[in-house]
Amino acid sequence: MKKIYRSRISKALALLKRSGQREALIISSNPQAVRSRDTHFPYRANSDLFYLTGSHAEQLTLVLRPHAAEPVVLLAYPEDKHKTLYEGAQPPVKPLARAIGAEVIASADHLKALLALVRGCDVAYLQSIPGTASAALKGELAGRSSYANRALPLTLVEAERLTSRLRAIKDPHEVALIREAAALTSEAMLNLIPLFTKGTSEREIASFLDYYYRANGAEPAFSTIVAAGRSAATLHYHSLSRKLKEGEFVLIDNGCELNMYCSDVTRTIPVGESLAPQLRDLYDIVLRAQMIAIKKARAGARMSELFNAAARELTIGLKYLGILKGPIADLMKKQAYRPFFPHSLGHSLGIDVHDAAPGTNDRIEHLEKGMVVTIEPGLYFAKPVGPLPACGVRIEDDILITQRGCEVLTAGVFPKGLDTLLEVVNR
Ligand SMILES: [Mn+2]
Repeated sequence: MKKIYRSRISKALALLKRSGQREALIISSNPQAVRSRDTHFPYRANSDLFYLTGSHAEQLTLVLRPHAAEPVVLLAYPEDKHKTLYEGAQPPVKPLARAIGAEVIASADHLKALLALVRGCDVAYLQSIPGTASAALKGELAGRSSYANRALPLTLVEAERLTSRLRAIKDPHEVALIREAAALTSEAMLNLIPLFTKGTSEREIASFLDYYYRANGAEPAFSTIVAAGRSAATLHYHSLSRKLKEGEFVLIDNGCELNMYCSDVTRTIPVGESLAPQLRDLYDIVLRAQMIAIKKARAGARMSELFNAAARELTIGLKYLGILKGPIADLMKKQAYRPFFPHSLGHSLGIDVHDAAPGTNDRIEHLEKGMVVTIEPGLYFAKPVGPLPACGVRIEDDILITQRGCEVLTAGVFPKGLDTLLEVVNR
């Protein structure tokens, strides 16, 4: 286990060395997030710090400087007895330092200590998360005159630019953890089946999923979305105020974070035993778009190829439903599908549910072996259009990119074919 963190730190040091300049990476623990006045959200470790050290400790900063005599430094605070009294002791820093080969500096003034550590560096990779020591250093360096900064880094770069390059490709240990999160989501969703009847509220389903995750040592990876009927036209629907009706769909977009790794799955489930033919068509169109995109996923493929293949299938479907008119080539050129498919096809998945990605705009551009991404096309209608009522359908799986293709990690969650799905939920 500990070897993993040493090897990740070595890879980060190697990246920092490449330019030939003196570069430093400074990664701090997250601050406690305030929920309201003096109450806080449960503490969640910083993703980059966890990736590099495996630590959940608060108030810690990791400094990597490949050119220095001590290339790996952990900056810690002296023990805060008051905090220990209320919240318990923080994990001890010395065993962690031994495990990752770091020197420990205990200081009550992290900004001052960091300024000393980056003296003589040309480039500093820093975080922007408010309340972190790393962001405080960024603010300090950006706010001083170049004369005052003459021995300090002049080039400040967002830390994620570096860490996302490491984190985008998952090692076998990480893939195993994502599989476990995916398995728990399958289990949670299969346990929902008795709830798929008219009259169940969106809130009951969301609460069941949240309970199931917490009872099994996980957390919901994001606010669980349960959207019945027209609620599903809102992409990140959260009011959970509607009840399930027969002949409608209920869209469930959820995932868990288990041992710091996430799953993210969407299924759109019919309520009752029969569904209007136009809703069946809509479901089949989205499913076909998803399967076509998954079929194209392999190392070397561009995410835009997958997107275009899915968007084309959705366009063909929208034309079939009489919602779009004209030649497919023209409709694709005009992106006529945009009002109905307004989001991207998918995202990187890992320690974060929208994991940092090395491409432009935080996107995955080229798929590489070992990446884990979601594939989640959808069609949404805020108002009745053509033969359709206001509704939404999205189908999302998590896939692992392999040399020749991909492996669907969430294949255990409900069958996706509509007839099998109807059978399973009405058994
Ligand atoms: Mn997603």
